[in-house]
Amino acid sequence: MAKTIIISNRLPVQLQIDNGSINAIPSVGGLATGMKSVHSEGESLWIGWSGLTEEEIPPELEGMIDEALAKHGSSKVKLTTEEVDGFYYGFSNRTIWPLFHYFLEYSEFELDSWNTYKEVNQKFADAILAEAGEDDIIWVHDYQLMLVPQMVREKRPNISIGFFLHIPFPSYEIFRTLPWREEVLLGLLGSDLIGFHTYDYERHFLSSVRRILGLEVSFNDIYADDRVVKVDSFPMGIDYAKFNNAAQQNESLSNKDQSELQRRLNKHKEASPDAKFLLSIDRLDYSKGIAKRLNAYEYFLHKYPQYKEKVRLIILAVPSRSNVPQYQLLKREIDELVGRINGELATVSWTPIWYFYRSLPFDNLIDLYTSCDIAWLTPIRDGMNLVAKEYIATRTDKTGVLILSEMAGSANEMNESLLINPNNFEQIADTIHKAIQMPVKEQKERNTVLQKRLERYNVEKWANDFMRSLTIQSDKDPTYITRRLSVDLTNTIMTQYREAEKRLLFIDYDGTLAGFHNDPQKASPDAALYELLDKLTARANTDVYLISGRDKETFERWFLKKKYNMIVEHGVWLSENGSDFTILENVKKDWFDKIFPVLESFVDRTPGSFIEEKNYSLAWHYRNTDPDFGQKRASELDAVLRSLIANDDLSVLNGNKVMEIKSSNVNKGRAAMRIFTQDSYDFVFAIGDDWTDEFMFQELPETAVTVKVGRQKTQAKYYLDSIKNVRDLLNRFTEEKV
Ligand code: GDG
Repeated sequence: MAKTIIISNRLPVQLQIDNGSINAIPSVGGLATGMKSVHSEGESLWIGWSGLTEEEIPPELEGMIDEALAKHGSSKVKLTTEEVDGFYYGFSNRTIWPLFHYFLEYSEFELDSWNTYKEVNQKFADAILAEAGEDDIIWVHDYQLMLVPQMVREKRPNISIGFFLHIPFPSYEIFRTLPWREEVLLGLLGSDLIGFHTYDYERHFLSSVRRILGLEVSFNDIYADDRVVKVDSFPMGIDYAKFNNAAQQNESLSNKDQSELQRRLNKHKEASPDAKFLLSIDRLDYSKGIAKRLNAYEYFLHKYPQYKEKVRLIILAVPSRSNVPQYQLLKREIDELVGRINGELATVSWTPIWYFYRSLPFDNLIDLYTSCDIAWLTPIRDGMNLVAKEYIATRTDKTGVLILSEMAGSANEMNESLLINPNNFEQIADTIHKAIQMPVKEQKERNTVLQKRLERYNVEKWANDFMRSLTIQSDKDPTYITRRLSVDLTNTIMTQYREAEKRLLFIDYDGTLAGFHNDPQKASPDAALYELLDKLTARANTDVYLISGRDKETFERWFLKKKYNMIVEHGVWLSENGSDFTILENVKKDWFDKIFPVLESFVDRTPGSFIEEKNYSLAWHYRNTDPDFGQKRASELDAVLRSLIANDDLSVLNGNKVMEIKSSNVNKGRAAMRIFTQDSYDFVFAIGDDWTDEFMFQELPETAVTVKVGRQKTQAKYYLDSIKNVRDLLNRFTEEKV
């Protein structure tokens, strides 16, 4: 039976070793709760690090630990202290975390920790490979494991892999500074589906894929070699019912059953009923903007002194990554700030800030959520921020005000909260004032909408949506397979080829037999290609034509000596069996003078683009430009040219990163048909990768075997994914006994 394998840095259980006995306690974190439905339904396995290094696990307890974890459907990846240092505290938290949160100055680029990151990712991948069956579904989580999808894919090309990033994906301008940017992107592209919290992170990622890897992206599909990778946004929700129920229960407790914290909070409320509690809860992390918040609070108290003794800020900072120097510095900075502000502003009856540096039990968290009038969450950058959602979920009477940073992913879905820019102290001070003054009716109106949304799009829905999308994406291949040249289809074609008496083959060059280069002259044939074409053209009763948009001089240089048949410049020139090129189609070029200056003006304004002047056509190449910009300019040029040539017998061909202007009566289809009608062929084959090859696919007879290279829309009957596949297919033609 197929199972789901979940992989994250940490397992969803905490291990406690007490006097030789093992205790595995389920974690309460967002991810663990979110995956509960996926993890508990059907067969499922969670692979991750236990939190204890190899050095911390006594060998004699190893077996017991594995057993204890197995009871929670978990299996551990063993890591040494050195590996945890390089992989987790090093590359994950000193390179990726700051970079992806736009703290460029904190990002360290250390080769050693990158190497450890790779090794540890391989360990995780190996752990998956050891457990995964062919039909299993793999879901990899977060920035610590970005290389795992490709590492698994290499060994299991057909397995279903999803990846979800819990932190922001930064803009291309930031991401490009990473020395290992290609490897990270390629690692992620091993997935079938890549999920982000927001559309912004998704488009940043797509932009990096296009610009850094030069891959084709269409809407949210990435064409990566022979696979389509889907990218989408899935905003993570919370376990709404859990928080809402806990709040209801909390409110029904009698005084004696309440927690110590709750009783203290109540006492303060009773002493000054008008006073407002502001709540701030985060892991102690520079991305959460805690220091800025403290400064902004001080600013607020100066701007609105009437609130002195009337507000109290409760800060819960949960210890985090205290091995990383930036976190130690931050801790010191916050300790000092709290001390200074309290020292400056406190009165005998009032402490402006209550500061907790610890993790509180879940029930205390609920005490805080339910007792505070305002939640003030102003991260400088945050993938989502679940605390904001949890606060709203616990407001059972629908009162309470949420002040939320625009820079948190959750701001996209929480428009009814008061959104602020965490760097704008003026706006923050005014917003706190507004929050304190907000009428209960307005609070309830805002929270009603928020709660409805959170309840509906809860964490279970999030996980199920992702899984459904992954299943659809993985099942999608069969729709392609019907037309992909599968082994069976290829065998059928080979039979037709073998049994035919006279064969005709049209083969495009760029993007079909050879890859693209920034400089077209550099895409010259390699030795293996010559060998392949030598064999193919030597076949009895087989006419092979290279058919290309290239200029005749280049093909003369590359192929004339070889005596291959060639049709170039889309059908203007023909050379057969080593003869000089002759004109196949009568064409004019008097229009060059009109069009050339237009193209030149586009070259001037589009860095990286250039004009190629052929004998009977002009081509504007934009492969070396910024992809988005090039596309935009191409559409502009298309519009300009179409109005210019309306009365001429010219056409504009939109090829692969090239626009070509040429006489309308010339195209590959027309040229191919001329050859076809000269003899009686009973096997016709045509293969090509771009728009200009579509003329062949359309005009050749219905019985022709037409093949598109790549997965774009086509009139061809079949498709192949890569140049390698094309060469393999042609090699089979050379091997077939005829
Ligand atoms: C990363 C991304 C993204 C906090 N203090 C205590 C406590 N918590 C719980 C909260 C909440 C969770 O921890 C914190 O989640 P956040 O989303 O706010 O932040 P990160 O830890 O940075 O998480 C973030 C998230 O992944 C999910 O994708 O939203 O952007 O950075 O659930 O309730 N829980 C207990 N005691 C505490 O003292 N029991």
